[in-house]
Amino acid sequence: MMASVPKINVDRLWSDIISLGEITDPALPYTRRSFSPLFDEGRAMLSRRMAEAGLTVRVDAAGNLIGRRDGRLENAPAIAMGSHSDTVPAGGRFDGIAGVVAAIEVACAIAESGHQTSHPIEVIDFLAEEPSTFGLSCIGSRGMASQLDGAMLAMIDGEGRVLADALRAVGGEPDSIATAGRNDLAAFLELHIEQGPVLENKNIPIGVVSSIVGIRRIEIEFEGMPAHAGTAPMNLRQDAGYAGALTNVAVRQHAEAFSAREDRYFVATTGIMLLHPGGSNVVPGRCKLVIDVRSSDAALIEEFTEILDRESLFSADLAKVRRISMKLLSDGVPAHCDQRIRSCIRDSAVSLGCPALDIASGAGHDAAFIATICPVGMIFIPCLRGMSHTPDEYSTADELGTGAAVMLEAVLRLDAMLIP
Ligand code: HGY
Ligand code: MN
Ligand code: MN
Repeated sequence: MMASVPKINVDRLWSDIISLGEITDPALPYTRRSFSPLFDEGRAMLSRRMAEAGLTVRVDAAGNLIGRRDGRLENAPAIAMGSHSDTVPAGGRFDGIAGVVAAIEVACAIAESGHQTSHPIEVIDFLAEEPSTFGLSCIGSRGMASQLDGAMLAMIDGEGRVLADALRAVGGEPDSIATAGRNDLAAFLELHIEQGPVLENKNIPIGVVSSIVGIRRIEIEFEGMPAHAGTAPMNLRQDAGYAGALTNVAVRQHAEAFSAREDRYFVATTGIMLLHPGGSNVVPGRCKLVIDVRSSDAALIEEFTEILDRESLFSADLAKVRRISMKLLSDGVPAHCDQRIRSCIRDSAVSLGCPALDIASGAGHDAAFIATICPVGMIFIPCLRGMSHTPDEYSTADELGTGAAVMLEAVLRLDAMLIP
């Protein structure tokens, strides 16, 4: 039978988004945290959909769900697409998920058309892209990039689970984690919502990502002395929360200064600030901060970390408490998308009559780790008022369908372009 031109089925794509969105903690939509029963339920749906797309499905040693369709050329490196299906708590239905379901739809469209690619095609749902209960993010893509080490596998979460055991529970094999490392990918494409307002404001349907920030997450803990809020004289307090607050102000002030440097992207956020014991009438004896530092320039992240070290010690002295720890929870270097793949995405968009805009990513992505093992490209689609990591996160079926059509066109072009 003659092959027809592969075509995206937007209704099928949209139905996958809606179906996955229904697999959530009902009390906290949309929540499908990695290593949770809900995540497993979402994975079961994705495995089924990958099989329906004609893919052979497996879970690698790092817990990534991978669907593969062989190409015409024996042993040719694969062209991979994908993203992540886990969410932040009370997150959205599109962050990561859009990239996974769009990749499945591209594979479906190719299979339905009867078109035989030269390269194998792979669809990947990376495990735990969001910061997990272990404090580590991008667990699956680190594993595929051979950057998931023994210390990480030994991490323990708040419920006492060891990451290696949690990995086994999703089908991973921590004892042979090295087998997750890949050197047989020709290219990797990730479609993702922009998670910012630029494309929507400019009314442009496609973003061609230039670079992806490196993200460093640092945990700082202060220890003072819990005391009665009513009787402890102000000058005798050892208030750990005060040290945390002073440090938080320093994070904000230095980040504003760093972000003013035009030529480089920089942001820093104190996203977690825990006071112990957390009573309104108790002077906090302990305070734990987690600070998220991002930049397109690794040297700026280093410089900010040194300043944070000095400022947090100064804050501890001022509050008459001890800084008992400052530790790296996770680290990722900035990544640059491959020029040839960027041009291919841009040409694909133009060939479909879609305006496209070059754009840097302030969000972290699995593609940043995969960029260390093969050339990568990212396709951004607009999202409502740039919102993300919130239940109000939204992209239209048309925006999603346009992104998937550009990714399909780019895959077919790369398949021809990258013939070994
Ligand atoms: O935090 C991030 O940048 C990504 O959405 N996980
Ligand atoms: Mn996210
Ligand atoms: Mn994401």
